[in-house]
Amino acid sequence: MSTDPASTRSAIARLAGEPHRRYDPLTDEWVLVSAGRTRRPWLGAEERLLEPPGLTYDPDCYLCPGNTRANGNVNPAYAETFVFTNDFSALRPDTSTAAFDDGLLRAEGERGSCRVVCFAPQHDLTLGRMERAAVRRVIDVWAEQTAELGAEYRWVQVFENRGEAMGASNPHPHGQVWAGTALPGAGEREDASQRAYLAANGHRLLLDYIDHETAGPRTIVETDEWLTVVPFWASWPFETLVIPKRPAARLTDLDDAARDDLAVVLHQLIGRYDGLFKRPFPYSMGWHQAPFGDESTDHWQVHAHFYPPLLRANVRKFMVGYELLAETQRDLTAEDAAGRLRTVVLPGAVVPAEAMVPTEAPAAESRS
Ligand code: H2U
Ligand code: ZN
Repeated sequence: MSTDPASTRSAIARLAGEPHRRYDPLTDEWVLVSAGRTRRPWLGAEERLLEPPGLTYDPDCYLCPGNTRANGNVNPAYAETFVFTNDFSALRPDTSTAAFDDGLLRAEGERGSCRVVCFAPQHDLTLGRMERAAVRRVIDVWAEQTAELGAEYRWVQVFENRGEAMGASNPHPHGQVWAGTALPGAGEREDASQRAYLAANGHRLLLDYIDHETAGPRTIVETDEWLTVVPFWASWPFETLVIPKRPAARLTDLDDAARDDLAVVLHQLIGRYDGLFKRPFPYSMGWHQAPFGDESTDHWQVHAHFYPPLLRANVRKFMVGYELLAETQRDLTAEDAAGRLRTVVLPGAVVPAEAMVPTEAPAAESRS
């Protein structure tokens, strides 16, 4: 195994033009990369371009301040953020915990709680277009919810579905938090991988990964506190991973500097997504953080995954046939995707240049 960045890059360059598989060390799974398939003709479904709603208050929105929700509850006249228990919760605290195990037939009751987080009172805002201080407030709410639900549940999943293409039910800026007693599959895989990596190497997996990626061909936004990359092993075309540079197992471990900086990073990243195809970019994003209830969290590094479904402006990536039955496959290399996100010019370039670490132009390896 090579540890010299130059020889790693030329090895990747040799592979990049040919079908090859990449290993995802977080999930212990492989991804098939078949560069160049995006050139194939497309006569299938096209995504509709959805304009932002363009009104700050919608009397028919169930998340706007003062409005009545589907179950008859009335939202307060909130001025910043507003959290409420999901009226159609998938997990409830009062569920039976009865279990049975009859050989191949096993089941267990699952207690939990689901909440909705309104990011802002304005109906037409997005996380990417909110003021820095308002995004910082959302980050604090995510951390508060993590602490509160983590006192009772093993896994706290903070996430946002954005856009109709990802199943968001409403354009009002909002996300969700689901917490449950069990460790779900993704959490279990990442927990096991990070635990094994720390035991074998004495470092956190994702902090070592940052060393590979700093100022490299897959980096999108890099600040003093955060690194955002299209991970080497990305599944979705423009998937990104957002990692704090200092050790932090959960959102609650992030200090003021990291939280302030995260507001800048999210603004930059979402701005790049929106600029890529010049349309509000749909995605599911969410935070993976250490489960609660274990003795040590030293192996965990909190991080966000952004999973945007689009491959081209109007065409989404379908995770179907081979992906459903065999393994995930992608059509452009992570280096290509990162190069394209990096060249997006942000409107108004709000972030001061000195906050950005210059990254290389799209690497030659992405074209060879
Ligand atoms: P999504 O847009 O990601 O689906 O999130 C919105 C959530 O809001 C969804 O889970 C809940 C839905 O159950 N909801 C309420 O709790 N009350 C309502 O009046 C409508 C929607
Ligand atoms: Zn609204």
